[in-house]
Amino acid sequence: MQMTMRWFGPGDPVRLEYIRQVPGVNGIVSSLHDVAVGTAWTTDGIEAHAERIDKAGLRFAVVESIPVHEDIKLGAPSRDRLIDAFAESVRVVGAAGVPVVCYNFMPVFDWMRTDLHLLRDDGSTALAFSQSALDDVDLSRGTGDLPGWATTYDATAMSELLHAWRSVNAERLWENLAYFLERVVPVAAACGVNLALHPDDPPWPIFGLPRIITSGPALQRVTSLHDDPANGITFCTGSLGSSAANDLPAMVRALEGRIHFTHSRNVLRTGAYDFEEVPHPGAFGDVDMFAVLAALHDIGFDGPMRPDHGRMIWGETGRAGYGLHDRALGAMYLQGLWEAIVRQQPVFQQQPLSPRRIP
Ligand code: DNO
Repeated sequence: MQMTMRWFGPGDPVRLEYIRQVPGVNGIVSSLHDVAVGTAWTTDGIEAHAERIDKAGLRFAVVESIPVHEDIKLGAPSRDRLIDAFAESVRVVGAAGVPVVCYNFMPVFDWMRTDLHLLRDDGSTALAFSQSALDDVDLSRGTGDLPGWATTYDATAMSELLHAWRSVNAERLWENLAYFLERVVPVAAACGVNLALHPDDPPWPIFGLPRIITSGPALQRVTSLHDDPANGITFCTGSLGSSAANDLPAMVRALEGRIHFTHSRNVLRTGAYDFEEVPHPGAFGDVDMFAVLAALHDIGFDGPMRPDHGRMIWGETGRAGYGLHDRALGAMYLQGLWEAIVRQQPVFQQQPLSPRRIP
């Protein structure tokens, strides 16, 4: 396992120099956030980004994300051109030596929360989701009502988009994903990149839009749509863990060889469709982090892991979920857990015996 942290680029208040001071973290998860969705990335763009990371003594380990254009998910006529652009970006990322690309296939909205600053009793704040608060959001006003939403749509754009989605149900979305994978996976495989599809967050339909990457069977279906190791998964414990139906360690074991990246985050389920984000250690929420990491160890996972969202603690301000302090605590907890798992293995499993070591 390689411990990494997400960095949002030169404007991120969490500087690369600070990330480097977190023990054990040497990989960076990042993206070219200023390139418009649907535009192919360039070698110059990715190399300049990688150079900044190298200069800080770190390594560009994962691209998260190359965003998938809405027309690809909708299966619109322009999708071939947009898939070509995505594939070109993957090629450029591979040429720059970054081995993993995370992406998602969620209609209209990426991850969704209804509260970015839920006050906890210790004075920290955390992200939370409540179905009843979501039901109160009025989309006829565009994305204006949504907390911290990155992509902004005005009322007209939102209504056009929702109209277009009326003819795409879950099965059609699966077909559109298959169409996309058929064209992109071979490119990724040829240039040494592993694709890692991020599950839908939360893992159930919102605003009447289909959401399909939500469960163990769905993840199996993704990997079998195009049976190539380059067609893999980002295993996000927080997204998948907000549904009580998901048995995370069993899902990990069933995905042997196909988990290329992990997001480790803990959630406390407060209702069937409600949850709060909590500190990373398993004791605080519903994700049995020890059991998940043990399963990852058992399947031989040796890829990048990042502590996912943290709370805002110690007076830190900035991008909700992505402060330095609580994510750094998460990185240390996860590494401690991993070390204990590795060291509790029988000695012969820790270090294969070589003839020279036999007295
Ligand atoms: C939230 C993140 C997601 C993730 C994308 C991957 O903090 O986990 O936004 O980056 O869904 O494409």
